[in-house]
Amino acid sequence: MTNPVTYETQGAIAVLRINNPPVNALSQAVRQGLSDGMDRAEADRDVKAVLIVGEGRAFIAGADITEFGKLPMEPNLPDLCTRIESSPLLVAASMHGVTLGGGLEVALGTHYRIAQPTARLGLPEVHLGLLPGAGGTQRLPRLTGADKAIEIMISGRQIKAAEALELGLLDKVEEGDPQEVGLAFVNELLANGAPRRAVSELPAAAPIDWEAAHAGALKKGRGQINVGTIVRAVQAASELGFAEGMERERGLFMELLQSDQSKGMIHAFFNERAVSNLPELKGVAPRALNAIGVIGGGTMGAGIATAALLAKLDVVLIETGQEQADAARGRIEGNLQGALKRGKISQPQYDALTTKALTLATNYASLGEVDLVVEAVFEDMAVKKEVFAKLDAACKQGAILASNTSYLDVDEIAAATSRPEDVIGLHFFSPAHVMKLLEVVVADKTAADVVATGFELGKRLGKISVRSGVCDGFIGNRILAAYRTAADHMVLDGASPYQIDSALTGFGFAMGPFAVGDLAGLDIGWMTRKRKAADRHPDERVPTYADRLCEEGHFGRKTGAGYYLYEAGSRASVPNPRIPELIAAEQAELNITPRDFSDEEIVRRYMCAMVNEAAKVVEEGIARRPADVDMVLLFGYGFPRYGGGPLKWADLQGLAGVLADIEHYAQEDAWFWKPAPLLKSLVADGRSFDDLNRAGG
Ligand code: 3H9
Repeated sequence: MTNPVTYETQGAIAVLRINNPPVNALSQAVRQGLSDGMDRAEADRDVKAVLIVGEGRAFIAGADITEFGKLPMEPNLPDLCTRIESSPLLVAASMHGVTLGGGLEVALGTHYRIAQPTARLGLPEVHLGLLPGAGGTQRLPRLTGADKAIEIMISGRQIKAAEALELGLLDKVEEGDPQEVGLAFVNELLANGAPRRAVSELPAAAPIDWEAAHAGALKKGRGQINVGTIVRAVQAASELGFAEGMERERGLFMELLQSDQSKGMIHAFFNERAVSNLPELKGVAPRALNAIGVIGGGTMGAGIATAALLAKLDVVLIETGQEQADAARGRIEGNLQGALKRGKISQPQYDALTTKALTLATNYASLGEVDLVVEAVFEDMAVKKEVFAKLDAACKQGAILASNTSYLDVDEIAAATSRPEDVIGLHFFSPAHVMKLLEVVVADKTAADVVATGFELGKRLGKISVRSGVCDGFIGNRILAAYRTAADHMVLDGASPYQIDSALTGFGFAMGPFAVGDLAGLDIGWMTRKRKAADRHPDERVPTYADRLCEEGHFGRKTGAGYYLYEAGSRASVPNPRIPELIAAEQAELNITPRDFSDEEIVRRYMCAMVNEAAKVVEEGIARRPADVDMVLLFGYGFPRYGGGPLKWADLQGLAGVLADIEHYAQEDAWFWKPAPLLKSLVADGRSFDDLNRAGG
C-alpha cells in the first residue's frame, strides 16, 4: 500500500501532504504517515519548519469513522496531535475545503494556521454521538473561551474562514494554492523569527456557570447525552492542567464511543449515504431532468413545486381552475418567501423563480415539454387513474409519470397508461420542501432508468431517497399503521393518548402519535380505516373512538380540535376533554377494565410493533435492507437520530428479548402480534439486522 502522506522539502520547510481520498480521513496509515513525516523532518538538520497540507477536496474530514468499533491502532490521534505540537520545529497547517473533527484537532496541534477564504472548519463529532477526542475539547476553549467552544462543539456547525480568523482559530486567510500560500506564510514566519506556539500552553479558559451550561446543553440535545458530556470535557479543560484534561477527555470519549447513541448515529451517518446506492442501478444513466410538472397545488403539490424550484428545475403546475391555480401560486410564493427570509435565496432569485421558472396552468397540454410529472391529487384510485390517463395522452415520449400516492397500488395506477415502464411512485412527506425523506416506489414494470431518475431527482432536491416496493403504505406508512395500532390498543386498555405521546417524546420522537395525527389530519386515517373495513378479519381489534371524533367533525389541528384542542393563532395545545369520554364509552361497550401502563411498557410495545412490521417489510423485499427502513423512520417519521432507527434499536436491545416480548404480547392478541418470520430466524441463527445490512450492502 502506498503511503498516503508524502514528504518533500521546499527549502527549509518539510511539506507533509495527505492524499487519502475521498476526504483525507485520518486512517491509521495517515496517522502513521504524519508521525513518520514529523520524525523525518526533525531528523533533517536543514529543516526548520513543517507544513501540513491536504490533497483533493478537503484538508482533513476527521478521524476515519470506519475504524470506530474496531481494535484501536497506534499511533492514536490524541498522541499524534500532542506529538505535532511538541515538535521543536515550527509546524503550520494550510487548509482548504473542510477541516473537520480530528482534522481540526490536528490543525490545533500545529503552531500556526492559514486557510483559503472558502475553507470551513468545525468539530462535528456531536452528530456522531461523540465529542472531539483528540484534544479538541481541551485546546479550543483555550482559544475561544468556554462558552464559544461549547457552542461550536454542540452545534457541530461548519465555521467560515472569516469567522475562524476572528475567533483565533486561524492566523491568516489567503486565496491561492494551499501549498503555495502555506509555504509563503511559513517562510515569512521563519524570516520574522516567529516562535513555536502551543495552544496547550495558553492559559485555561475562565470558568463559567457549568451547571447552567450543562442543563442548557441537555435541553437543546433533546435526549442526546453527548452534549452534556461535551460541557463536562470543557469544564475539565478549565479546571485541570492540560495533561490531566486530555486524560479526562479520553475517558469521556471512550465512554461515548461505547454508547448506544453513538452506535445509532454512526449507523445513520453511513446509511443515509448508502441508502441510495442501488447495485442494480450501477451504470444506469438517469433520463434528462430539466422541467417537471406537478398536478395539484394543495399543500403537498405546492411543497413539491417549491422543492423543485429551489433545486433550479422549471415547474409547470396544473390546477383545476384559475382560482385554484392562484391559490397554489400563493402557497408556493409563501414557501419561497420563507426561503428568502432564511437567506436561502436572494430577492432576484425569488423574482426569477416566481416568474420565469414557475408556470401555473389549467390545461394538461401545458405539460408537453416536461421531463417528469408528479401527481399530487386526492388520494382516490379512480381519480388517480383518470389523471394518469390524461398524463399519458399529454406528456411527451419518455417523460416520467410519477404518483405521490401514500398508500395506493402503483401497479394499478401504471396500468391506466399505455407506458407502465415510465410510471413510478415518488412519495414525498409534507411539507415537501422541508422534509428530507423521499420514498421511490418501484412498480413491477418500472424501467431501471426511470428508477435512476427518481433517485437523481431526490439527490437534486437534497432528499434522502429510499427504494420501496409496492404494498399498502409502502415502507413508512405501512409500519406507521402497525405502531399506531399498537398505540390505539394501549388506549383501549387504559393508557391515555397523552401519556403515550409523552412517553414517546421522552424516548426521543419529535412528536407522539396522537399529536402527529392531529397535525396530519385525522380524516386521512379515518378514510383509510373505512377503505380497509371490508377486508377486516373478525379477530382484528379496531378501536373506533377516533371515528366518533371524526364523525363529530374534528379532524385535528386544521379544525381546532382532535386529540388536543388548539387555539386559533397559537401553537399551544391542551388535551381535548371529549377524548376520555369517547374512550370510556368504547371501553364500557367492549367490557374492558382499564389498567395502568408504565411509560416503559408503552415504549416497549410501540417499538416492538414497529420492529415486527419492519421485519416483515424487509422479509417481503419491500425494503431492500433493514437500514433502509431505519432511514425512512429517521427522515420521515421523527425517529431520534441517536436511536439509529427501529431495526438498529432492536439490534442494540437484543433481538431475542424483542421477540420474547412480541410472543408474550401475542398471548393477549394473537392476531395483531404475529412474530415476523425473519425476526424468528435471525434469533434462531444468532444474527442481527446489521448482519443483513452487511450482506446486502
Ligand atoms: C472524529 O474526528 C473523532 C475525533 O475527534 C477523535 C478521534 C480519537 N471517515 O459525505 P460525502 C466518506 S469523528 C470515513 O458523500 P460530501 C463518506 O462515507 C469524525 N469516511 O461527501 C463517503 O463515502 P462513500 C469527525 C468518511 O462532499 C465519502 O467519504 N468528522 C468520513 O457531501 C464522501 O462523503 C466528521 O464527522 C470520515 N470521517 O461531504 C465529518 N467522512 O462515498 C464527516 C466522509 O463510500 N463527514 N467519509 O459513501 C462529512 O461531514 C462529510 O462527509 C464531508 C464531505 C463534509 C466531509
